[in-house]
Amino acid sequence: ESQYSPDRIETKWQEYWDQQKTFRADQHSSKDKFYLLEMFPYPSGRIHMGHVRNYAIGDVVARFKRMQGYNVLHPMGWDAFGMPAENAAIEHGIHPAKWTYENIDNMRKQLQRIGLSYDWEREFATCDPAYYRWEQLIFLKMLERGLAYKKTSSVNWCEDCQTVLANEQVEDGRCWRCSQTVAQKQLEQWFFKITDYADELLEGTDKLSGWPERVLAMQRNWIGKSYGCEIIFPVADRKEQIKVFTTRPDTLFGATFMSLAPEHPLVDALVTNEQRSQVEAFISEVARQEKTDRVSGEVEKKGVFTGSYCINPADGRSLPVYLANFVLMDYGTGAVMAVPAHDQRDFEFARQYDLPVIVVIQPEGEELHAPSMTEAHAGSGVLVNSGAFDGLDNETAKDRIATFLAGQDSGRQTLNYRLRDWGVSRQRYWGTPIPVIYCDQCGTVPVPEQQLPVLLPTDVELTGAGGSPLARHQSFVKVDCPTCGKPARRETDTFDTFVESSWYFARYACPQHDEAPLDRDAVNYWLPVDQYIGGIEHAVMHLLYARFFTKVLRDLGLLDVDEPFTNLLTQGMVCKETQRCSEHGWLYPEQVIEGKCSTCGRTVEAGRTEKMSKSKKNVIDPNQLIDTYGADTARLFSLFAAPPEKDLEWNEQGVEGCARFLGRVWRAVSDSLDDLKQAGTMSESSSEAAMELRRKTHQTIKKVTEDIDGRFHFNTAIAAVMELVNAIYALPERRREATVLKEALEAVVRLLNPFVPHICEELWQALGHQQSVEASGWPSWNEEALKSDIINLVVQVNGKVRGKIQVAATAERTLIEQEALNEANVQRYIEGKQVRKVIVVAGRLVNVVVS
Ligand code: ANZ
Ligand code: ZN
Repeated sequence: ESQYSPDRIETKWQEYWDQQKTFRADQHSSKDKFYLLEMFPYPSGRIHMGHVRNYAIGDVVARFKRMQGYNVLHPMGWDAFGMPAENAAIEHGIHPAKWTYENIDNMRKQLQRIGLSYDWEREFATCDPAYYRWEQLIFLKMLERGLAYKKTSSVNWCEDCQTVLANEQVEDGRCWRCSQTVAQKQLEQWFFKITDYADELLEGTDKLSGWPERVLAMQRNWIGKSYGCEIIFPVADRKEQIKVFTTRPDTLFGATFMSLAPEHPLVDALVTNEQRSQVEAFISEVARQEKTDRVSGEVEKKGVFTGSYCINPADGRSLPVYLANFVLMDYGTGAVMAVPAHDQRDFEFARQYDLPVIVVIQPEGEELHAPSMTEAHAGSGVLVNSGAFDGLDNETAKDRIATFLAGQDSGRQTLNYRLRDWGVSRQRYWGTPIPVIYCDQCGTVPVPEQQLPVLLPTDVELTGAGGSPLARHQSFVKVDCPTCGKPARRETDTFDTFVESSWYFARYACPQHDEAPLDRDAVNYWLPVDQYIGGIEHAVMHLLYARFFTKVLRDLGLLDVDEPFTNLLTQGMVCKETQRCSEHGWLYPEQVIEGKCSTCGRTVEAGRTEKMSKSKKNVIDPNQLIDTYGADTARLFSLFAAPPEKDLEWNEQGVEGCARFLGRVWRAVSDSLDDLKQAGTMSESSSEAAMELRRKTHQTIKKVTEDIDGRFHFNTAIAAVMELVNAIYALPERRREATVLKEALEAVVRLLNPFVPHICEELWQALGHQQSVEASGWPSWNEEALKSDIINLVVQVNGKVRGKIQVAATAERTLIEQEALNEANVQRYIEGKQVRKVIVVAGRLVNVVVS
């Protein structure tokens, strides 16, 4: 066939792979295993370009590893519980199960159109009882070990979603899903004891060398381990004591007042009659404030005097006790010794309420005077105004003062974590039922194992009215107590959906196992995931919970690994420019005609380039893209336009360029078939041109291999193959050089296969092979054949030398440009800037012009 028509060949090969079970992963193999996983999608209804990019990146790695001879596990499934299904049910009257499974069918078809190399036999949806029954069992085991427990706590409550949110699900005081302002509410909730694993989770971050440093830093920060000191301040003239947590015992002599959380249990005892009405007014005012606002730093520091005093254990001075809005009850002890000279929040508070400021840490090289200070000095220095401790540097003083306090029983060193236990109860219908029964006589009774699963009833009424629909479902709620047989009530809360995604990667090892949550042999064979790929938005929640669950499953004896994901790649977003009319807001491209709004005729401002989103009207539908260009072009563009970690900017010319390149590859092969048939009929020579092509072939194999393997430099890898294709076109005397020509063409096809597998299968067949190109193995290079001149080029950014690159003397412009832009140091200088121009001075330098 002379014309490249993706339509025909793509479905053909997809069916072939399906029939041949090309991507089936088999645990019983003598090859080394490689487990490649992309974060599984929520079945929202449609695949978007972000999915295409994520899965295309993963597919390159999967196919590459398979060709390299690994036994690859590359599964796909659905994170299928969650609120959108319920909201759709309320809005459109479709049952969440129907909505979810229809979406799954739809999205599976879309994924299959992209030609991703999944082992579909392992597919599952987390809303299937065959999955969540095991989650319920894991919960029962956690309950037995005290790793799951119930307590009343103040929770983040979203009024719109009528549910509790984990701290991680509150963004700037708003619900991460619906953006409603989050309020506080007291509720009995189930918790997972992630804090038991705080240290292991923290220490583990040092060993995760295959993770981006940024993600590790976010996790460390979230765990927030800090060494500090608990100090006891007796209340003046009474028996009560106030315990504070501080990381700065060195500033003890600078404490000039005490700040308590308004929710502190001692408040009632401390408030004097004269102060009572003011205090009560303050407490109810703070109750209306959001927690995240209270600590945000921007919010005005407010407080109220309780009327009581406490005693500084170091020097016996008495300090007024205040309540302050920025002190939270669930951190430390809920009480803070306020040191305005050295803590900014205390400083602002002291200025507001006219409280004394005493400098106790003098920074080197300057002298602070309390009256003239405009902000706290939080840094280091030498102690002053601190009695026997004067003259010590403040780090030493931390230890000395802590020891001194311990000696008189008024303090001790402590360890504190920011990490809180994970609240997993949700007052929602579409989730895993928590398998517990409440009996008046027997209390909280776990559902006996043999009664699992606790099935989610399907006949529920979803009205959007407050509370959980399960609580209104009488035949679900009413149950006999498994212990005493008397009428009892079922728990009606369901799990946070992050519970399902905390162990799905392990279940892929044995998705049909029906005796236990996991088949130990299978899980121990496949885990850990060798390469995990997903969005940076999951840096804390999902990735921390999954690490926690892995350790829990290990301690329950269900698997033998400590960490779930050896290597992590966080891919960037897919962006596109937006367009905005001053009257009609965001516009679709078709609403803009010659730069004017098609409704009002006003000139349209070209908006910023932003993450593709429906609301900004800048999305590209992958289905349409595939209709027009085929899946291979869609994949190639997603992989070629930017390195995986960076944001990718959509551009139609880029897509067309990719389509043209594939057409060129197609013709390079089909135009050569005749010449190749003649191979051997003429005496072959080794002309300079043929030697050159051979060298280029081997150089390209080496480069592509190294670019893909662990580095993910897909764009430069593709650029290198483009050059090789150019070199093939440039070869004179093709018939005479048929051997070299064939080697080059086969290299192109095999090297491109991980990126654009359909066209490669077709061309591989055309080149006379019977088996799939996937089975042909990854090409290797010959060191001898490589030898050619390598040259060094200097890379400048705006005329200043910022790096050096090595390229083949014959390298073409595109490749040189990309190598220059990829250089680590150059990257730092162009980060966040617009690249205007890249000037290549042959054989000498590259200058990147940014603004
Ligand atoms: C005295 C002091 C002096 C403090 C000073 C800081 C600087 P990290 O590092 O984040 O753990 N703190 C303690 N409990 C608090 C609570 N429940 N709500 C708000 N703030 C609280 O922070 C520890 C510091 O945060 C503690 O050290 C305490 O203020 C404050 F120059 O104590 B510090
Ligand atoms: Zn009972």
